[in-house]
Amino acid sequence: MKTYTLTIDGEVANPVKLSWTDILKLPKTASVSDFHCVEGWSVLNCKWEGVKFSEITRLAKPLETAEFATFECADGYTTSLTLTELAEDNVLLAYGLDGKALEEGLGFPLRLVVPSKYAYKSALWVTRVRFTSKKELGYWEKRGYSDTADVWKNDRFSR
Ligand SMILES: Nc1nc2c(c(=O)[nH]1)N[C@H]1C(S)=C(S)[C@@H](COP(=O)(O)O)O[C@H]1N2
Ligand SMILES: [Mo]
Repeated sequence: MKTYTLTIDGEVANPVKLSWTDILKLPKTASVSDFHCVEGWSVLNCKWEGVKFSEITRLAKPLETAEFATFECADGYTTSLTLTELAEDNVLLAYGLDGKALEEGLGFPLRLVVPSKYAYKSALWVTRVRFTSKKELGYWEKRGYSDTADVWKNDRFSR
């Protein structure tokens, strides 16, 4: 934990590196949502706690050219979303679930939560957020899963 750093960079006016203490100092929010995996399972009523993604945007000040953010994870996983998708009020970088600190298997110390998207958009073990002007396809998106990943449109595979 002492060694954890979240790097926020790319097309931003203010690249930052946040320590764990810095992250805990950011405004904390809770958001209740359901979680849907593209494989067909769901977990309902998760109470996530963490920092709204909009706080990260506010800190980093993306340039006019930035339209996406790519999330890089400790295990080498990546995924990306548009800044519009990430601006939703229920999009969090979460460090807690149901009143407890995140367990390692659930993305400790910090994971993305994007309730309106299939679970492969919710990156676990996030270490870097890179703002980009071009879309970069993530790990599953490169392997044929939908890049829009909209749960309500049952939008599972790219076509
Ligand atoms: N870093 C990282 N994040 C990841 C993955 C991964 O392999 N590595 N898998 C994704 C997929 S396919 C799913 S279904 C969800 C699972 O999240 P959960 O463990 O909270 O259910 O994590 C997503 N985020
Ligand atoms: Mo998944």
